[in-house]
Amino acid sequence: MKFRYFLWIPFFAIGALCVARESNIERDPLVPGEPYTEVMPVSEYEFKMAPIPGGTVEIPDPDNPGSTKTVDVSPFWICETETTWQMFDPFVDLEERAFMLDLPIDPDGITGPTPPYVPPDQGWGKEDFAALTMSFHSAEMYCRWLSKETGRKYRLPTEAEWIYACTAGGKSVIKPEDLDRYAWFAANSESQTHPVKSKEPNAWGLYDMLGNAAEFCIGSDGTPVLRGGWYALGADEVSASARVPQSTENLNKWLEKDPQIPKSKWWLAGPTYHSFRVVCEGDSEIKTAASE
Ligand SMILES: [Ca+2]
Repeated sequence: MKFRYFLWIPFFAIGALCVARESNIERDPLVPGEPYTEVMPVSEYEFKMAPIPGGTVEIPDPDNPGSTKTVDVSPFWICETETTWQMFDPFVDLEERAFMLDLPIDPDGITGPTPPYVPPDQGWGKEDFAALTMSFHSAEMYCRWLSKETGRKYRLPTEAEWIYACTAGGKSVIKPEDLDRYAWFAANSESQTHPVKSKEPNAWGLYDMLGNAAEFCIGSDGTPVLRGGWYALGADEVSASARVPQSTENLNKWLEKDPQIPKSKWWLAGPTYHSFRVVCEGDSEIKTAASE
């Protein structure tokens, strides 16, 4: 047995519970317009979901590059923070725990990530830090796993929902001269992410929408896109309109340091700023890029 496997022995009991148990956490029905607190399976780590009212928002128009269009946004809930390691690690650990315990890992068609090639937290820390370097596929599978575990409909935000939430319905745009109060970016981050909720929230109580980690969304053309900029960018690139699509060129760049063949579909070995936050839409269907 390799030494690294001994490190997993303390997790065996927890792993057995994680893979084999049925969640016994009581969850009340969601009340439209009211915030709620989600409780992670097993760990019982809590995160808060903020209600977002319906409305309209201007988004990039994929049919007319450089222009925008107005779209309707239905009411939804959004996590007040980026996805932290306390939220993401139970999903990461699922597959290796199952392997070590010789338990089924894919009873519902939801798989966990393979182990990352490099430490994905970059050595910056895990407690209350945004989970980093996962692929869009990994983020989407996390939402499906969380939905199964909680019985609620979690998914990634659409680009319209993210912009709408970031700007508090288009009524509150954070000015570059005020960015230091709300965001970690090049001028104050010292080239790394920082614990979530260590800057002021926006007008709707959401933290780190701008800067810190970039956030995967379902783009207006149905493809992955990063919104909001990240810790290493200047003020002019950390805004509600900051947008980096997952183009073929960008994806190749994000994967270029992964020496594996084939390259991981779960982790991005090169960049250090990819993350996401979850939204919940109550009883509606779970949306994915493939179904948009
Ligand atoms: Ca962010």
